[in-house]
Amino acid sequence: TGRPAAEAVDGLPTDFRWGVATSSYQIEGATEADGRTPSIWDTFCRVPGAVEGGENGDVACDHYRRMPQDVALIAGLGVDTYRFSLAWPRIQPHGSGPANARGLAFYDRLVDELLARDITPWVTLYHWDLPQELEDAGGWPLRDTAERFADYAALAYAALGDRVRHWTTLNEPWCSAWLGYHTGEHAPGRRNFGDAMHAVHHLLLGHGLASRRLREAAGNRPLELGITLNLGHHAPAGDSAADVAAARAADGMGTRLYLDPLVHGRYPEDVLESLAARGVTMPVRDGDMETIAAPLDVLGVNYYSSHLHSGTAEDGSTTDAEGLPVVRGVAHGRPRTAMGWEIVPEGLTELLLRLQRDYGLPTVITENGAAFEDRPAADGSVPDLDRIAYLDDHIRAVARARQRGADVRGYFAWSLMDNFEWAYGYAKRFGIVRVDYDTQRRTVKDSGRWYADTIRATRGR
Ligand code: GBH
Repeated sequence: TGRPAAEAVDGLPTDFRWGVATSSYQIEGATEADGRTPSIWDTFCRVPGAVEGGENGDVACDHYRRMPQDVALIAGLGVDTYRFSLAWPRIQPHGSGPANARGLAFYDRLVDELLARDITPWVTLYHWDLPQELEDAGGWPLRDTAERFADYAALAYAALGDRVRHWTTLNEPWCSAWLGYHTGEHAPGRRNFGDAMHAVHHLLLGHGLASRRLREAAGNRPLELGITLNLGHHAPAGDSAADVAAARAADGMGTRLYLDPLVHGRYPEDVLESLAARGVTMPVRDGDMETIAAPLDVLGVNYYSSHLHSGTAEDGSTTDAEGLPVVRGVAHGRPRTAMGWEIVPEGLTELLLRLQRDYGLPTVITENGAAFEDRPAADGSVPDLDRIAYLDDHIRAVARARQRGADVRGYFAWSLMDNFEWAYGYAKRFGIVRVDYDTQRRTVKDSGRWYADTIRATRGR
């Protein structure tokens, strides 16, 4: 094929961590197997209009049944790490109470399969599949959900902690809170700003409580504990004071609202003020902020895009209908992926340098990748040159950040294979491996071959 030759990436060390990532609901299918109960995504997928094409994760990539072959596929890509998530409704079907041994057994086998092939398991405890019973009780806006999450984390660690050293508590709490409870684009599809902000606090609290339980359970065992956030670089569109304020406000809602409490143990004052202006206060109790600021070994960064921010609406006004300052996203004017997201690799360099400066944690890129309209060739290969370019540009952006002093230790491609892309269903393909949903056949795309070659070249230099 005409795929570009892979070269070693300058600026990345030979022991840089390379991986591929997935999540439970997006690939597993088998939603009724072995005692699993419905999650909020099983329910949400049945709401008319919620998911494109009315699709759902009932079958997805059938990974639950094809796991050993999929692990062989991962091994073939030459990565050293596989990031996956545990389905809470498999492990603790009622969201509380004892562990479900049959559900745990799947992850037990997955971990053993990975270790047998020398692949490090990197476990995410929560990638959005909340047991429906917990949502019925109030979901993340309810404080009790944080306590339930900590209990679930302890059960998972008790079963897998003897072999799994890398644990991520939450994937992208911004998405869980904002898309799940404010815009309603994601499960559970609620639309209430105050609830969404309470969800933020209880997600962070759940992270802190779970961290404490994992540290206690680990004792002297090595444990690498972290959280993964979806982050972008927020720059002002122009140099007006309104644009600077808009970028700061976007950064406050998207970045500092999470990282300030996690790292510094306090919510940012300016964000609390803007919440107060909308009639919302965080439900903070004594001791919460100390709990949330539990030590982190690594910060997981999911990066897809960045945009600019303007403080002026299209009609020239600087306040919205509620009298609050305008914060309007503005495009860079770059090419976009099939998601409509602009391709802004230098935003990743800027982001990593900023994270280093303000938060000082080691980072790993736990997700980066793109959906494009893949067109399989007659010979069955998938010449996804646009995805190769996307990955190449972003890996080099990571290397540049490292050369300039950011302590970034790894990069995981999103995603191992095409999968259930949430509200977009199966139409959007992020995989470096193609999945034919009629036959469940996997085909390594040219990007997958290129990624394997790039890893080999960079390691071997
Ligand atoms: C991740 O979320 C998820 O963890 C993963 O499950 C999912 O499959 C993957 O990404 C792909 O969607 O307005 O142009 O600046 C992604 C979270 C938040 C990333 C919104 C893109 C907006 C892009 N997304 N963001 S833009």
